[in-house]
Amino acid sequence: MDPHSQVEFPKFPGRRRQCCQRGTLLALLGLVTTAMWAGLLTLLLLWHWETVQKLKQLEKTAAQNDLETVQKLKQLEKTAAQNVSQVSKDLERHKGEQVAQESQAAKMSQSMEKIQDEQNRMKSQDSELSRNLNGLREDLSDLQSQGLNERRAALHALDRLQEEVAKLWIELRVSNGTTCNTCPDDWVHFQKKCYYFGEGPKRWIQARFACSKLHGRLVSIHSQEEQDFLTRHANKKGSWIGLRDLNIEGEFVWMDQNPLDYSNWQPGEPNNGGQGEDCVMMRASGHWNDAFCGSYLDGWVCDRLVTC
Ligand code: MMA
Ligand code: CA
Repeated sequence: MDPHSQVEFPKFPGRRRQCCQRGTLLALLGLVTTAMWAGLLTLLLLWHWETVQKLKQLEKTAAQNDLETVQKLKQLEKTAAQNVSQVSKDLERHKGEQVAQESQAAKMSQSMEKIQDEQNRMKSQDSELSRNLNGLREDLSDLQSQGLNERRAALHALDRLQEEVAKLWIELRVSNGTTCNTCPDDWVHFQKKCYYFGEGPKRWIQARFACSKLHGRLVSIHSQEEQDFLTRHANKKGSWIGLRDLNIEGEFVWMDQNPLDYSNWQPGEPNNGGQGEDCVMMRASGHWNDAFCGSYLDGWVCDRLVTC
C-alpha cells in the first residue's frame, strides 16, 4: 500500500460545496466576532457602571465630608467668635483694671511725694530743733558754770567776811580788856586758834565735813610754831589737813583762803603720784605729803578761831 494515501486529504467535492463551507466559516467568524464585541461591550458597560457607582459613592462621601467640614467650620467659627468676644471682654476688663491701677499708682505716688515732703520738712525741723537744743544746752552749761563760779566766789567772800568779823570781835574784846582765849570742850587752845584732833578713818572730803559739823575747818598752817604744836599732837598714822590743789595742779589753796606763806613738805613732795594726789596729809613727823583724796586716814585736824 502507498504510504501517501493515508495522509492525503479528501478532495472537495466541487465548487458548490466550497462556497457553503466558506459561508459557514464566515458566519461562524462573524458570530464569534459579534460575541466577542458583545462581551467586550458588556465588560465596558460593567466597568463604566462600576466607575459611575464609585464616582457617585465618592461624590456622596465628598458631599458628606463637605457637610461635616462645613459644620465643623461653622462650629469652629462660632467657637472662635465666642473666644474673640470673650477675649475682647477680658481685654476690656483688663483695660478697666489697668486704668484703675494706673490711677491708684498715680494716687500712691502723690501720697509718696507728700510723705517725702513731710519727711524733709520734719528733718529740717529736727535739725533746727537739735541746733536750738544744742544752743540751749550750751547756754545752760554756761549758766551753770557761771552760777557755780558765782556761788563759789560768794562762799569764799562769806568765809573771809566771817573770819574778818571774828578777828574784829576778838580785837574789840581785847581792846575792851576782855580775854578771848576760850575753846569748846575737846578742843586744844594754841595762840589765837582752837584745834580739834579727830580720829577715825575718813576720806579728805569726809574729814572736811566732820570739821564743818564741829563749827570748824580742816586746819590751815601758817607758821613754824603752829606746825611744831601740831606735830606734837599729830596722829601717828597720819592726818588730813586743810590744803589741796583741786582746781589747778600744783596750785595749793588753804581752807582759810590765806596765802601759802609757810610750808613743811616732806622732801620729794608734792609729787602728785599714783592716780593723782590733790589732798594734803601730815605724817607723824609733821611733814606734808600730797595724797589721793579718796584714801582713808585715821587722823584729821580741825581749827577755829578762839571765842571770847
Ligand atoms: C606713797 C604715797 C605718795 C607718796 C609716796 C612717797 C607710794 O606712794 O603716800 O603720796 O608721794 O608714797 O614715796
Ligand atoms: Ca605724794
